[in-house]
Amino acid sequence: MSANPSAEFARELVAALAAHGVEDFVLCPGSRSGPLAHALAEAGSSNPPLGAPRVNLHVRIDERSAAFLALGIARARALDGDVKPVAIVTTSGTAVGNLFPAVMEAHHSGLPLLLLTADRPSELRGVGANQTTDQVGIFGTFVRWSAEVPAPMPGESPGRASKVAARAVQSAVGDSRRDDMTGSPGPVQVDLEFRDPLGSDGGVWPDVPYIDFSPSGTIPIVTEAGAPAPLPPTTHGVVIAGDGAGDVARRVAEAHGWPLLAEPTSGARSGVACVPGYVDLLGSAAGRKLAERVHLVVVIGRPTLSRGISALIAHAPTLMVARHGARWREAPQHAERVMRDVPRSWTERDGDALDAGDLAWLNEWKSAAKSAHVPMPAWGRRAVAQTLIAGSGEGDVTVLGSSGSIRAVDRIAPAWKADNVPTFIANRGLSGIDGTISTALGVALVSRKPVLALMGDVTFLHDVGGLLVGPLETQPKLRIVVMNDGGGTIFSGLEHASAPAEYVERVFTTPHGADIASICAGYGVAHTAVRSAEALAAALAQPPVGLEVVEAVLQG
Ligand SMILES: Cc1ncc(C[n+]2csc(CCOP(=O)(O)OP(=O)(O)O)c2C)c(N)n1
Ligand SMILES: [Mg+2]
Repeated sequence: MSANPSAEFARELVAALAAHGVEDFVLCPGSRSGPLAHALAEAGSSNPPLGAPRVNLHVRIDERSAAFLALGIARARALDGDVKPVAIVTTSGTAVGNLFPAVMEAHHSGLPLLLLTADRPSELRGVGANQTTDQVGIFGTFVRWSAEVPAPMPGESPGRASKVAARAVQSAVGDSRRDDMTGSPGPVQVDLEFRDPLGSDGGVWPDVPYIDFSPSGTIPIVTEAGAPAPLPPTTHGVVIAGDGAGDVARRVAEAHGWPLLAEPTSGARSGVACVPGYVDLLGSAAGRKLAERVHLVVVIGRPTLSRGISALIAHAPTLMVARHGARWREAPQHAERVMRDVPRSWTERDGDALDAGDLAWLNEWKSAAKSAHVPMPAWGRRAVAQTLIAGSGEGDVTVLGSSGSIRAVDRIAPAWKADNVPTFIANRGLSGIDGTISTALGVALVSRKPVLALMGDVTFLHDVGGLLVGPLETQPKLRIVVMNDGGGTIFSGLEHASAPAEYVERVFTTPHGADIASICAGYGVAHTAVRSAEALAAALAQPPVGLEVVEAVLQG
């Protein structure tokens, strides 16, 4: 019998999580979570003790950034088809609340996060004890499952932590085999009571079993709502590829000879049907005329970027939706069909091969897009995006911030070759400007190549604490390009801009006057300022060796 049941339980939990495939742990410091911290210090060291699992441990001070770091890791792993939960460990109290923004994004994006929140034991809750709050179930409907785990007791036989771990992992990855598992990945909270003592006991690591909660037998995977849905025959179709669409969107468009309007994070911006200049086109009179002649809109993935696309969807005479992401049930109400995945029949064409007549519609879109192209100034957001894209090669990964950054890329990115589409990643679940540096760092931590990130100045400042990567931590190779235009300039293009200029500036643009070079110096992060496309190209020429900031100065 151990004198320290908390330490024993924590070791079993970490071992069981690892046995169920959890490889990455992000830990924030605290005393109540101490048992887990001690266990993870061992498992995450370069030389773990006998019997301990090997895990990737990342330690961060700020729980809000830590949670986005975990989200970035989960995002990058999911891109490789590797859906494994990333665990985050926090102490009790406000620490837990700081996880909320990333949990919301993970919920909407369908990414598996395991929130291991330490708590006081029941006798210390509701009696005014320090750093104690109602944190069980605090994430409400934003988690797939939440568990309240009573404090380990002296003399308790092992096994309880393993069961919790198995169930938590299976809920987070969206195992559809149980009623309480939703079939779609997402966050899970495991609230863990720990009673003193919370310190290390130097105990041995247990052998843990792999527990499968699912009944045996074949798994019915729901792929579509309702009957199989062939696409109605029409020459005037359009395929919209939103976030998470995948290459299948290109194949659907090419099979029918329909124009493909593909957002940067769709993974489908390629091939002969792709109309890269669609944003400027849909904003032009010629584009609006073309849009009126559309009979069928096929939406694959979840588009979030431009009003032209929203209008096309809203006015679609016939709308077919597939792969609308984790919240596929929230697809537009007027959709004829909503499919969880793209039916194979959509990528096949009945009857003859496409002839010139079939391609006339597509060619009309392509030539109209060329004419609608809005000339680009030599220096500005689009020039930055263009320079960045021109310098990126095969297999490159770029994280895009919300607001002007992702939209600049959407406006100017070309159609790539289908077998050589660079990867763009963004938090489009809720399109927040928060946690972007940390998300990018998470992506960089698991990426095989150095990663690039592009974001606005307000977005950068929002998560500037994410720059804090302690000297004992794995140093990611990430170059952050910040477009510094002195505030949130997206708003000057929206309806708010008609208010008096000084009001708009103060309450929407929010000028900050921050000196990004000094901030970087404070965090020990390399910084370069550039004021032209040529200087930016030179700054991007060599891959980053660590964490670096390139400030593209766009104001004044
Ligand atoms: C967490 C969060 N808070 C507020 C917003 C609203 N918002 C959208 S864009 C934006 C300004 C972004 O400014 P910046 O990063 O400089 O990009 P720019 O608009 O200049 O391209 C704000 C505050 C948001 N999306 N997310
Ligand atoms: Mg800005």
